[in-house]
Amino acid sequence: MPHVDPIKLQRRLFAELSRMYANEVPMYDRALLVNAVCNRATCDLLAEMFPGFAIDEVQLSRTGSERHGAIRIGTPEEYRWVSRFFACFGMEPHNFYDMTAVGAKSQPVISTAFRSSRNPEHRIFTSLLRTDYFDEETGARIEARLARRQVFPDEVRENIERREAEGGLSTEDADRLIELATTRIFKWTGEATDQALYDHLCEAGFKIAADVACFGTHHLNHLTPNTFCMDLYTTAMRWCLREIDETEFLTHAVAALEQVRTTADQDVLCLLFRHLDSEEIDGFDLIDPGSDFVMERIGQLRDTLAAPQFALHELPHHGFKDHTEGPATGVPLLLRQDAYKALAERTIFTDADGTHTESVHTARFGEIEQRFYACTPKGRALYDRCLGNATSAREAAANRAAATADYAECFADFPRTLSGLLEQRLVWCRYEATAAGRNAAGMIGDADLDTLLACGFVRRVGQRYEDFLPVSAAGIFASNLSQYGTRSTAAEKPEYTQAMLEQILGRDIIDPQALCAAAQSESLQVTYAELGLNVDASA
Ligand code: OOG
Ligand code: NI
Repeated sequence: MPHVDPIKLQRRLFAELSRMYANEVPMYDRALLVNAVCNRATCDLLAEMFPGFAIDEVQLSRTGSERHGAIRIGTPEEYRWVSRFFACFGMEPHNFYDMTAVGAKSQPVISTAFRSSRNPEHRIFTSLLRTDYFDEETGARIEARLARRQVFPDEVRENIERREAEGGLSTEDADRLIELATTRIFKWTGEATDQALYDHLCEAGFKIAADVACFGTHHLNHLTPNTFCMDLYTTAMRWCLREIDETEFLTHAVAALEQVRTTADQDVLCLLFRHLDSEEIDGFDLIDPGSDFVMERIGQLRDTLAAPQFALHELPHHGFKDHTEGPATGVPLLLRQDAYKALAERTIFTDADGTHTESVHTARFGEIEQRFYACTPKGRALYDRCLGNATSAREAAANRAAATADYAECFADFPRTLSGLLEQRLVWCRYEATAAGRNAAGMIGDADLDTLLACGFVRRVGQRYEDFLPVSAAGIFASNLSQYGTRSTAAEKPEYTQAMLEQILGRDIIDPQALCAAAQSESLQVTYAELGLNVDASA
């Protein structure tokens, strides 16, 4: 029997998860709409700037349908099953995040992210609760509670085992796996057990542990779409939630699109629209449509957002997070993230004696992300240094406007363009032979890379960052729990290592830095070969 393509399956899984989450959380569905109209406005501006560039509704929704989600797992055994489950969808563990070691915002979990190694569209940040982070009694209570649940039905386990034995999934098994993922494994049930343990953990400041231990599924705690313009989306959401008034929305929205108008170049288009060919993008002229276009387009966006379906303030909510995580506006590095805060969801506790109590659980929120260039280790070290300064500056600032300005100031060391970043070897790229280069193949003679670039025979395309950021993740955890962070209550806080998580997974965790480095050097070899040059010269 033929096997289904795991990547196609991955797209289906995430489309179904998104449908599931939209049914569970009306605010998510509405936020997707806000994102869609903001993305449309950004694309309209880009289409004015780059005559020839256009993106239709189908492509817009496809490009905008990338997602990352997050789940929190209770036991090592469950964790291994989750890993085996994602392997069915071509998703493997990338990077290790020790969330117990991010300073004051630490949480009792260690994590990896499951994704494809090449051109990933989707990812799941997957955390494992560490019971040895707690005092013995609490750890034992959590373990005893977790030992009673089985999140993966037998049918799913058999299905996964069959795939491992046969090297792929039949259509029937694939359909069933997706069905059970969205109706069982990752579904929010609103049903919890052991209110005494729940209350004990929450009172001790361990809401994450309560979110894991007292529920019967690996419920998705968020599902994050991507935006083409973070600042436009966040200001639109704040207005829809009535945290700011129309005037303030207009000011911020115009500033957000002005930023695009004055900085977007062909490299930015490549980063945002990976379905387009870089040769085609290189062929676009860049013209300035002027501030009037931006003013007018934001006016239209305001009219759109005034419609009843965008009255998000009428839905129950806890507001929007107070700042965007990651680099400041205009610094095209890594990842920027923001979120509306966790909603209170109706939860029924059933206790050992069968009594039911109605309560609420506040853990699931609505994140948004925008991805930029992947940093080299040198770029990352600089980022971490700037981020440390920026965080302190923000905390010391007198008000919100000053906080944003002071935060941005700390990233001043970073160039704003791909070529500037590459010049200092702060980010990774891929090399490509241009059409002109291929035409000249065999006639180029001895030329170094700089010359080939200057002659237009070679082009560089920035590699996109595909992973997560521990400090940003900690900020996301913290704001959504309305708790700053936690401290281990074990007699001595254990040290957690990547090797420990690898042992739990029964396999190695992939190092994204090594993937980026290999992609860059392999692309250079291919490029030299295409130009008919000696491959050794690329070393
Ligand atoms: C995961 C938080 C981390 C991100 O985007 O950094 C995360 C969680 O809340 O379980 O999703
Ligand atoms: Ni997230």
